Amino acid sequence: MEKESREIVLVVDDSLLICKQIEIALKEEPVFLCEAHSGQEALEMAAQYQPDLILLDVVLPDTDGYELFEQLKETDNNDAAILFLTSKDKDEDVVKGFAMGACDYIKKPFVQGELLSRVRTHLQLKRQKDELNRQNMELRSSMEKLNYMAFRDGLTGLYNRRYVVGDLMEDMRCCQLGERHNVMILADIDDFKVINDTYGHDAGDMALVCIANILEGICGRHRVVRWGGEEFLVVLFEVTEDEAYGISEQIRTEVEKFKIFHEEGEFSCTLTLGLHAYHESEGIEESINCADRALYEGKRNGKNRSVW
Ligand code: GH3
Ligand code: MG
Ligand code: MG
Ligand code: MG
Repeated sequence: MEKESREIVLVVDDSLLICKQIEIALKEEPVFLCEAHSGQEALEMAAQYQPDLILLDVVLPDTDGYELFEQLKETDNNDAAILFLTSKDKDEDVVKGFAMGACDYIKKPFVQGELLSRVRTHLQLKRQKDELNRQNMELRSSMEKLNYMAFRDGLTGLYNRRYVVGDLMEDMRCCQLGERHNVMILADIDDFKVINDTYGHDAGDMALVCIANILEGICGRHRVVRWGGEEFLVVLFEVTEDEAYGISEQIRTEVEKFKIFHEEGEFSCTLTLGLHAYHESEGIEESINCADRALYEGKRNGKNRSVW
């Protein structure tokens, strides 16, 4: 909870004498003190110094402290603790101050020791609030990370199956289809078992990562999912059948050309790809099954090809 730099207290009062008294009262507190003698000056200094605590007079030459309070709250992104320190001592003034959201209301003339104690207390509360905010932000960012990772494959960074059962439908719904389709392409590496057996499992992993990169490079706005061990699902949004086939062939040829280096040399992989245009009536699972049947046809007819 230690803060590296000194905390900043902004004193807003048109009386230089009061400012001096406040300075004396707070001299034991290791804060950086700055002074503003008008409303305008207060706003400028608050913006410049981002104070942790503001001691705010009500009767000021150019504005009234209540109005200034609202303006300070609006522009303050450090969420300072604001304490009224004023000679307006009627009960309704005090009630109004707290109702506006002030942390405290101290009447003039003030007792030095009491002012110091109140400022200390509010600085400590501010510190605790800042710390809670920091923890809250940290927690939120780790939850975002966890949520991201829940839908990603650990090896390739591609989407995983959970994405397909989770958000894919929603992403497809956003498409303006017209004459176009969402096309499922199931791509499976040919004879990957042989590649693992020949070059080793690490080289196999390397091949998966390289192919994932090629797929992402080609597929841009579309979706690439690691569907299984050496199977990838590509979902193309709003494409014609010709475009889909073109992308599939581009994937196939780029993968075929790509050299994967390993300890003893280099090798390349080929893909067989099964295509199917999604129809709402069949659902995602059935649609992927259709792509899988096309893929099977491709394997049966000699592999390294794209098949509808
Ligand atoms: P086909 O052309 O018919 O697809 O033959 P194939 O050898 O690719 O298919 P098969 O299903 O017989 O073998 C798939 C292999 O993929 C077996 C498995 O060990 C390997 N594999 C699955 N996941 C991974 C992985 O994460 N890393 C590595 N290195 N290999 C994997
Ligand atoms: Mg005044
Ligand atoms: Mg397979
Ligand atoms: Mg395979």
